[in-house]
Amino acid sequence: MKNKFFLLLALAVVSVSYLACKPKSLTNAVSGDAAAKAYVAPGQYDQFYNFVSGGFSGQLSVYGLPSGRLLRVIPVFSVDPEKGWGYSEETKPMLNTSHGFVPWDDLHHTELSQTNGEVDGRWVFGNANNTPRVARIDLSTFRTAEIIELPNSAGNHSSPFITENTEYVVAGTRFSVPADNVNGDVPINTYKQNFKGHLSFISVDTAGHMDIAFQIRCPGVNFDLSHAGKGPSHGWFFFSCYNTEQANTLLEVNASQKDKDFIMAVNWKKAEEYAKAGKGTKVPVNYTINRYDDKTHSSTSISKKEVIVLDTKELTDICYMMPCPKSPHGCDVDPSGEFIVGSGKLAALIPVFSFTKMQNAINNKEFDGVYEGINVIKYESALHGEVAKPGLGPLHTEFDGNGNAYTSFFVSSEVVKWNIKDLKVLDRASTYYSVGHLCVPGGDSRKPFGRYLIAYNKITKDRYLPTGPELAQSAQLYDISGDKMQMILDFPTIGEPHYAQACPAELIKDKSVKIFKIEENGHAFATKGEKDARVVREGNKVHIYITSIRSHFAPDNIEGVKLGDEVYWHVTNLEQDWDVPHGFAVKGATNAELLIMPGETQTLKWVPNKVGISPFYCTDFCSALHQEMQGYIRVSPANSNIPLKWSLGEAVPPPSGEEKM
Ligand code: RUQ
Ligand code: CUA
Repeated sequence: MKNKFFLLLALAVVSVSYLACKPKSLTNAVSGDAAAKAYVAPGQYDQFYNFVSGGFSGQLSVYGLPSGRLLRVIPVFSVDPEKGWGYSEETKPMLNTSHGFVPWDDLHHTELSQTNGEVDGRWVFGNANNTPRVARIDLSTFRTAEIIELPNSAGNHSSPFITENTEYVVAGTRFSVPADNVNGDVPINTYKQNFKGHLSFISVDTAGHMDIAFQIRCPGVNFDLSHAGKGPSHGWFFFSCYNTEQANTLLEVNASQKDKDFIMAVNWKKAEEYAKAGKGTKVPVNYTINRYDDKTHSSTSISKKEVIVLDTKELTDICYMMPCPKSPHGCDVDPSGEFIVGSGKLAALIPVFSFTKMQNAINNKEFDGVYEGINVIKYESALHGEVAKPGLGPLHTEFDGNGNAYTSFFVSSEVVKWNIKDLKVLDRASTYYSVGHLCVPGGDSRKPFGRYLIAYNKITKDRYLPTGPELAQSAQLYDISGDKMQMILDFPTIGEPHYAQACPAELIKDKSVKIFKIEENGHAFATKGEKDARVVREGNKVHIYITSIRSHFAPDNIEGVKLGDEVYWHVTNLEQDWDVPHGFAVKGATNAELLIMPGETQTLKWVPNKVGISPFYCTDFCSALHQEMQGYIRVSPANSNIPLKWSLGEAVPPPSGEEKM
């Protein structure tokens, strides 16, 4: 145990010293034509969209490549006052969970939808690590369209990876925990007996709607990352597992004891068959599915009460363990679907497994015992080979479609290119510093687009102008079209980037929604023309049906609201022109703004707490007379009898006797 501890310590020291010394020849790392390669002239489009997880920001950001220009931050799991996400009445349900409204999460991985194993540009999925959920973002609107919660899970990390026709999105739990329907009030040191790891298989229909098809109950370990098989291995899924020691404390030591942990291979086709044949158990749980509808411009939460669970203890031919050195993190499948790469954080080599050999080993029962009821395949039987002395601290691998793999090394801060067939190291490139995930456009699909590699670094230290104790997170772009990787750009990112995906702009750009048609607006409180603008009182609720168009609101003078009222501003943007959102804000709102797209209706709840006049205005500079786009609302005491009145363009005559007030 002491030795292990020293190994960890040594790694830590190496990592610190790597960070501490800035390479002397830093300028040499970037050669003369780098700027030209990353340059996209003003007015020109980038070649690729890059969808980058925002880590603890909970959001997903979209960059253009090769320029590294930030195009958009899409709110997903965290509220975003800039866009009213989680603040407008329409978007609040999107953040509902069985725990109630959750305003934040930690988004680690993005995955583009695929057809026949190729990126198809319909959706991008993201995972919430903390309160386990999976989101689907629609790439015609660049908005979060659906969020599903995952019961029996904690730390949804090996997620949201997909099968080659997006049949399933998969989500494996990082933290094993007692299942939701059993008494979880147990001593923490009963991990081995009471803690279980659940893998969720989320079905996705052609409209993109998600639901949990089934879960697989596994022994309590930490599931870290995963990837689906493809081509010949379609029908299988691979998950890296660490903490097969089943420690519940001081994991940095206690979960680093064994020389090998596992990659778990899951025959999901078989599991699917079992689920359909009723071999699972229907288990009571609580989870929500939240959906946003672009016709009603509103979202709804559905609460679900049951999930089908298949148990690996009973169904012994759905899961197999492949021993993998040592505390594996990344688990990546090459474009051919034949090779599975495990990146052991503490391993001094990279094992590459062969799907064909794994199948033969299973058929010939070449097992090396049983782990918690799951057959363990002999290491040598499934092994294609090992990449020798690749670097320190391997984390993730991507592929270029030309037979090469690229693995990130956190400790030695480098990307290493190697050949998948003969496992020879071909090239290495430094990263600044401590690289985590990598992305090649289409790099985990059957058809990578190659050309670029992006390294997502955990630490930037001295790469940018200092900004106090917290520094920008960083991505670095490499041209990989030649034999040697060439660094061409650094660009800061929003939040901490984990996994990212990229695809050619052509797959997405022409489908981009420009406006919502006003005649198709099915929102219950839509106002489709100024003549319908009105204010309606229902008890202490006041509904303001208000429109915006350059450059006024209708109505813009409102009276008759009283203290104790709940005011709902239902703002419909009447514009039918691309890139003309209007914003909406009212003084003193303990809320955010609204940002309303052309043809859309969004609602801000406002509970005034002071008598007097409150101005409201458009927050988005929409025209030369944007500063004129404003209005006033009068709030009277609770017992006042000022009648409801609204107007635009006419001076509301003060009721008699009020002039001198
Ligand atoms: S992680 S740096 Cu995907 Cu959360 Cu590997
Ligand atoms: Cu509308 Cu500014």
